[in-house]
Order: sequence, then structure tokens, then C-alpha cells
Amino acid sequence: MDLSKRKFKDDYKKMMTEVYSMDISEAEPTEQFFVLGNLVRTYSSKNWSHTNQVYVENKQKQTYYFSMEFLLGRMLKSNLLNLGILNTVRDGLYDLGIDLETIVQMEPDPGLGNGGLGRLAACFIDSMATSEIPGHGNGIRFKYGLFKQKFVNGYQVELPENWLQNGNVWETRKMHAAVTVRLYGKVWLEKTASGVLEPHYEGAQKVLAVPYDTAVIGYKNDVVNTLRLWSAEVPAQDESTDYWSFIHQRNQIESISEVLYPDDSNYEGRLLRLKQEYFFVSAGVQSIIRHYKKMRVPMLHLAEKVAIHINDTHPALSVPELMRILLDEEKMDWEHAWNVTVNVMSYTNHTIMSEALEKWPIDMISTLLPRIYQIICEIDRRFTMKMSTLFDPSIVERTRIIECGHVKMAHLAIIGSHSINGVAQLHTTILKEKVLHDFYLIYPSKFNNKTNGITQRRWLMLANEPLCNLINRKIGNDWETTPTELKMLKAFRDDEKTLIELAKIKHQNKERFAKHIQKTMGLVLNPDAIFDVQIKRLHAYKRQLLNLLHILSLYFQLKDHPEADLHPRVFIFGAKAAPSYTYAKQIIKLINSVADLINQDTTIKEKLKIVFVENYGVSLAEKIIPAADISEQISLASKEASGTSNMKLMLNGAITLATLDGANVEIRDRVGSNNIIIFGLREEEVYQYYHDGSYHSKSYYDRNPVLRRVLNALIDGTIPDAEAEGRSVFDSLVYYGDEYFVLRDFDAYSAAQKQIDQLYRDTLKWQRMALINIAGAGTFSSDYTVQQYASQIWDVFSRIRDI
Ligand code: 26V
Repeated sequence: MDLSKRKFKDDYKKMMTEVYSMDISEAEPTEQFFVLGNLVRTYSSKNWSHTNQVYVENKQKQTYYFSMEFLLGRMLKSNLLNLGILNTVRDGLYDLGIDLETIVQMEPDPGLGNGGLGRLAACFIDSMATSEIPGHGNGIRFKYGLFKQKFVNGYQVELPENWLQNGNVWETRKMHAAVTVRLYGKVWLEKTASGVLEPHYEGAQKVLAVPYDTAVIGYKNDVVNTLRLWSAEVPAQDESTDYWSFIHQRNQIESISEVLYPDDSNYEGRLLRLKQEYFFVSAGVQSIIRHYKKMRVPMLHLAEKVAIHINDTHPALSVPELMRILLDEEKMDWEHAWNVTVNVMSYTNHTIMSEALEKWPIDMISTLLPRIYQIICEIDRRFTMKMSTLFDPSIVERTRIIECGHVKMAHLAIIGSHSINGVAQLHTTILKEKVLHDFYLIYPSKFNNKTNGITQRRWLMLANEPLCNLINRKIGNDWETTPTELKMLKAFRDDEKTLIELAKIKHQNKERFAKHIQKTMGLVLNPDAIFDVQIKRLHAYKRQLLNLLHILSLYFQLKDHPEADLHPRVFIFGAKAAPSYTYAKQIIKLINSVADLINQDTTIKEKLKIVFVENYGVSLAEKIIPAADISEQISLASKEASGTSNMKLMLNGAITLATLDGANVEIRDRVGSNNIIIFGLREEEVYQYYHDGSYHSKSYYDRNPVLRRVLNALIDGTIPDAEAEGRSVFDSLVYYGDEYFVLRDFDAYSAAQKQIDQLYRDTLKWQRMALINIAGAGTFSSDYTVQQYASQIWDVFSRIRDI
């Protein structure tokens, strides 16, 4: 948008008076933030209604991205950037005596997601608006986001994250668009005079779903899409309602949108989780249908105007919910309704970990959602009947939705969608050949790959302005809208001046991060050290333990040879563990205890430091990533579906240290083997071990003295105050099979780390690698990813420019 500094300053002062009736000089940073947020809203509001108007007038097909999680991060700067007014506002505020960076910190970071899956959804909605795709988010307005993590004596403690405490400047409550979601009750079918079966309900609990809409602003293109998050409320009561029963009901209902489950694996409080899933799915589908009906296009054509994307299995109930509406409310017959539904729905799988595959006990689902359960049974019946005539009975048994008293959500999503995609090439291949092979035999053409991506706006333009400026000076700014243009940087691969500039920027970013750590943790970091970063959820398969065991081996090397020629290292961890995931929490405690041991040992001459940042999330990622030299992507091959921090870190010039897992494989293909450090078992080797059962971790302990010493340190008192955790981890690795082959990959990992130690000493060579990584990161822009979804899955095209 066009905005002069003068106009901005006038607007800002005026808004300050309107909102707080005070002068700027009297305002606190929180108030300064709130006023700026309000102003940004007014700047985008015209485009928001205009975008909607164009969509309606063009009867344009819309995509709805259904996701339990949207890990948005702070939105002020992102909105300013996308409106094209970031610098104007920064300068204007400066003139008014206000520092933009200070007020940016006043915005709570909405942590409405667990990790990669939720952050991907946030990158996607940003990229859809930027790519002019008519696509909107649909999710839950959790009152409490992912827990706030604290370390007490090295242990993770979870505290509530009350992000809405001071209100949310970005949202608009849309009472007129509220819908009713029905839970429980009885349902039976009765034949009507015309012979069709009609459902009858009795005693259902009604929940009012109230939408809160947030503008999703495209990058300098006047497009504003919508993120719709639903809040659960009590419907209006009639006068006879007893006060106490009302309070009871209110508590029950409001708990539905109270808290995001901090667990992406086992669903504690399962019933509430199932309610949450149905709640936002039902509200979303109802609202889509209501909107669609305004266009007066027959329901049979729904799939020409609407695409619904099922982000992991959490929204899989969209399938029976749409069926319910088409059958019961729109009076469509089964075959037509099913045809419409399958054409509307598409599904992304985000993990092959079987622990994470959702299934619901029949009892629970039939009690909570009686009509939905009937429909699921009918889908299952028709599926098994049809497939029995075409496939081996064992295949049908393994693929049906209802099995052993449970409803399998992935099966429901696959059967009810026209597209099933994995999130990296390797992951999609594993789905087709292994995990979902039976379904691949049945529906080969439904399967496709869409490699994940990240938005270069948040992860480069906002997080790393110095690097962004350097790139613009070298190759101009076409890459902002065509990220593959970053490849032009390769022309500077042998330009010493550029490489040194790159090194300087990294150094400055490291200094900035070091300052932050000194301030928040009291730890002094050496910015000349290698900053080695592993930031992701704590899961055994991601192998933070491999990193830790190697750190211990370096420590012992230095203890034995204090003069050993090791380049100083700072190991940076950021990770939350699911509160019920005991093993992951033990690993957190162990890392913290090893950090205490090493950080306080003055005999190793500050050569090793460990920083485990508390409460890792989007805002911290924005600080850590620009300062990283090494990106640790060391999951056991086959286990990490894609990974996205790998992409963010390479985009900021970190060198990837990786197994050939997830999108690491594609990163290697992009930058070439010389510009990435690959180690460890390959996916085929892992499966071979599974097949022949020949992995015996104890023999690695027995035969490898370095490894033995490191492992013994876990149980011989070397690590202070972590006996129980050390013992548990030791046993899991040595005696209980080492499920993720940590000991098997230890030597290869150590050798790769040694290579890094050597490489880093040659600054020009290192920076050349960094440059090639930045140059290759453009293909991993989520702009391209969503464009592929739009053309190959959703079949939506931008026609917004036509009007
Ligand atoms: C993984 C695991 C593993 C251990 C036990 C249980 C469990 C539970 C959940 C998960 C992941 C759940 C889904 C998820 O968040 N997947 C992540 O999606 C990202 C976006 O596609 C992708 O980059 C990550 O590789 C993938 O783990």
C-alpha cells in the first residue's frame, strides 16, 4: 500500500487518541503496540472486504485448510512487511520517539501448535495469500496455547500459556456467522412417505461455535484471506434453565476450545480431544456450506467451488460430517453425496510413526457422535463390500476403517479423499511402498508428493534483515516474489568480498544471539565458536541423544588432552517434550545436567558450551536461526517425514549435518554433496535391520571404547544430579535394543562432526558452502508448495486480478 511517513504519523497519533484518549508520550509499550495493531487492521480492512467481494462475484473456487494447529508466531512485523510499509512505519515511529523492536516484543506469541505440522499450516496460509490463491485456514481458537516451558533444576515444568490475557488485536468476533454443533443424544432413522430414511435426533447437547476471523495478508498484492478460528460457547438459554445446570454445562462446553493438546502422539483426555476435532470440523463444514448456498449453485457442484484439505488425521471427521449434511440436510442420495465428498476432500500424511496414528474406540465415537458413527459404518460397509470383489481379503481387512473396536482416522481420510500426499519425496515413497502400501495398491493414482516449504518472508526477510540486505545488494530483490532467483547468488561463489561480508553478517547475528543468551541465561558465549543448532520437538527418533553422546565424547577428549586442537563450539538446543512423554523429559534433564557439568568446567578453556533455551517456539527460532553455523538434522533415516527447520536454517546460511531422511535428501540434491555433511544409516539399511533383526546395540557398547566411556558416564556419577535419567537412557540404549540406532550411527556422526571442525577453519570455503545453501533454499519456499497443492490437488486458480 502507499503510505507516506507523514500520513502514518498522523494516523498513529489519531489512533492513539481514539483508543486511549492520550498523547503518545504518555503511552506504555503495550499500548503503543495495541494502537499500531489497530492501525494495521484499518490499513488492511478495505483489501480484506474487497478480496472477499471478488471471490463472491467471481464465484471462485475456495480452498479451506483444516488444521488443528496454526503456529502463527507474532504477526505485527509480518503484517507490516506484507503491506509493504515496514520501513515507513519503523521510521515514522522513530520520529515519534518509539522503537519498533520494543513494541514488537509486546505482542504475545500465539503458540497454537506443537511443532512442524502447526508451523507448516502458518507458512501455508501466508503463502496462499501471497500466491493469490483463494485459500483460508480453519481451526480452533484455543484459549491456552502450547504450554510455557520452564526448567526447574534441569527438569521441564509446564506452565499455562495465556496468550489471550490482554486481548488479541488481530481477531474479529463474528457472532452473525456462529453455527451450532451437536454432540451426544440419540439418533434413529425413519422412513418417510417417499421411502427415504430420515434421521431423528433426541437430547443432543448443543454447542455454539463462534468464529474469530484474522486477516491473512498477502505480500504486496492487496490480497487478504481469512484464518477462521472457532471458540466453543453456550448457546442462548431459555428462561427455564436452572442456574447451576447452566454453569455446569458452560464449563463442559467451554472446555472444548480451552487448551491445545501438548502431545502429538498419545492423546490424553481422549474424549475431549475427539470433541475438539469434531467441533472445529463441523463448524467449518457448516460454515462453508452456508456460504456456498449463497452462490445458488446446486449442491451437486460443490467440488467445483470448494476444496477442503485435511491436515493430518485430526480433521478427518470432515468426511462423515460433509456426508451428514449432504444426506440429511440436502437430501442427496448416498452415491452422489459420496462422489461430491471425495472430490472435495484431500489429505496430507505427516508421519509414519505408528504411535501417532489416531484411532478412536467405537464406544466413544458412537456415544459422542451417534449420527457420524452411523455414517462411518456405512462408509466402511460399502468400502469393504466393493473392495472384496477386487482385492485379496487380507488387504481389505487391513485397510477398512473399523477394526478391533476402533475407528482408524487415517483410513477414513484416505478412503474419503481424492488425494493423499506425503511431505517429502522419501516420505511419500515410504508411504507408497511400506506404511500405506495396501492403500497404494487400491488407489495408486490418489498418492502424490508435495515437499514441504517455508515462507522466506518470515524466515529471511524478517528474521535476518542484514542477510536480506546483502542479497538485495548482490542480486536485486526479484527473489522476494520468485524465490528460486536466489540461485543468482551462485555467481558470487568465488567472490571473496561477498564471502567475507557473509561471514561478517553471521558473526554479527551470533553476537546478537550471544547477547540475548547472556541477558536471559547469564551464559557468556564466544561468537567465534561454531554455533551448532538442534531445534525441534524432543522425540527419541529425532535423536537429540546422538548429539549429546557426541558432546560428551568431545568433553572427555578435552579432559584427557586439554590442548587438543578443537575449534570452540556452542551447542544450542531448543525443544519441548510432551508432558506425558517420560523418556523425552529424561533426555531434557540429561542435556541440562551435562550442560551444567560442561559449562562450569574451567579446565576445558571455554571450548565447549551447551545452551538449552527455555520455551523454544517461533519467536526464539527467529533469534536462533540467523545465528546458526550448523543445522542438526539427525533423525533415524525413514522417521522424519520432512522437517522444516532444515529449510529455515539453510536459508540463513547454516550447513546441514544430516542423515538421508525427509527433505534432507532433497536439500542434498539441491546443494550437492560437497555442500552438506551426510552421515549414517540409509533408509534401506534401517529396513534391512528390521527385516533381519540383526542389530544388537550392546555389541557397539562392548566393542567401542569411546562410546563405552560416554555411556558409562551416564551411570557412574560423572553427570551431576541425573542418576535416574542416566540409568534409564543407558538401559534403553544398551539393553533395550536402542530403537533408533543411536549407537549404530555414533561413529559416523562423530566422523562427520570432525569433518566440520576442519572445514570451519577455512572461512572462505565455509562461507562458499553457506552461500550455495542460501542460493539453493529458494526451491523450498512454501509459495511453490502451495502453488503445487493449488494446481495439482485443489484445482483452484487465482482469478483475483480479473476484476
Ligand atoms: C511423531 C511422533 C513420534 C513419536 C511418538 C509419537 C509421535 C507423534 C507425532 C509425531 C508427529 C505428528 C505429526 C507431525 O507433527 N509431523 C511433522 O510434520 C511436519 C510438517 O509436515 C514435518 O516436517 C515433520 O517431519 C513431521 O514430524
